[in-house]
Amino acid sequence: MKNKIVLITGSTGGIGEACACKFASEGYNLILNGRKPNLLETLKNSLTEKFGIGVLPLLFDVRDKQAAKNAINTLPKEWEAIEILVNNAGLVLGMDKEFETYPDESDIVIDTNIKGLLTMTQLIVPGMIERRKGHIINIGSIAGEAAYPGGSVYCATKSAVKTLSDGLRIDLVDTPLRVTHIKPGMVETHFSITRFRGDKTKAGAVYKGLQPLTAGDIAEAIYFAASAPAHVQIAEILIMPTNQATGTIAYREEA
Ligand code: 8X3
Repeated sequence: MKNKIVLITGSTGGIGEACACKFASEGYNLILNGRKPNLLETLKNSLTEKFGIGVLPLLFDVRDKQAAKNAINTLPKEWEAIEILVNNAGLVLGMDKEFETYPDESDIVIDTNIKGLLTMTQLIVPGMIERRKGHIINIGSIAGEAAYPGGSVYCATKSAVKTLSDGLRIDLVDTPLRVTHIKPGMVETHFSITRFRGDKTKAGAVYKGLQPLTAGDIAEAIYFAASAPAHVQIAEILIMPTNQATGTIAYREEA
């Protein structure tokens, strides 16, 4: 295939979708992973029509190891040479104290944010090493820097994303492959609506009185890292709204 190939997990919304649009606008062919067939199809149609690039939708949940394995191991030949893996699929459910979290919800968050990311890395990195070309971009969070109230499990998963990124960078130090860890602060997407189990009022309050980042802001940072010259490895980017200082400190204007 003429153009470079990027695989994005969790590509049908938020940062994943913004990334798909950014890479498509730069002429990349896209392998788009997601769990919602209709959204994948709509995204595929709009990006192929707008940018004339190739799009291969891959329908599976990153928590499902076997499905991920089947999808990656049966890629059409022309889609095998993935150059960039954006490990974006991730979520948070609830703002409960660690000892009060619903075990089913914690499992979903841990299985997606940590195990799903690791599954994709394990499936795709060996091919990158063989081809001596590749860039793994893991979407972490400012939440991985320090725990905050009601964020214990989520913060732990994002802390794990930092460690997995650092570990992978160490393991690939003798190769041309690069590893980037992106740590967004407050970004207004469906993220908080999911966190508050569909309560849009509670979700909206998270961004009240300040201008949050957009998914597009994060996609720009990701593309910056991806488009750096081959000898430049952007290891980490911590990116926040101007009025956010840490995971727990933000300035909000009174209404
Ligand atoms: C999202 C950032 O601060 O809502 O990862 O946890 S935060």
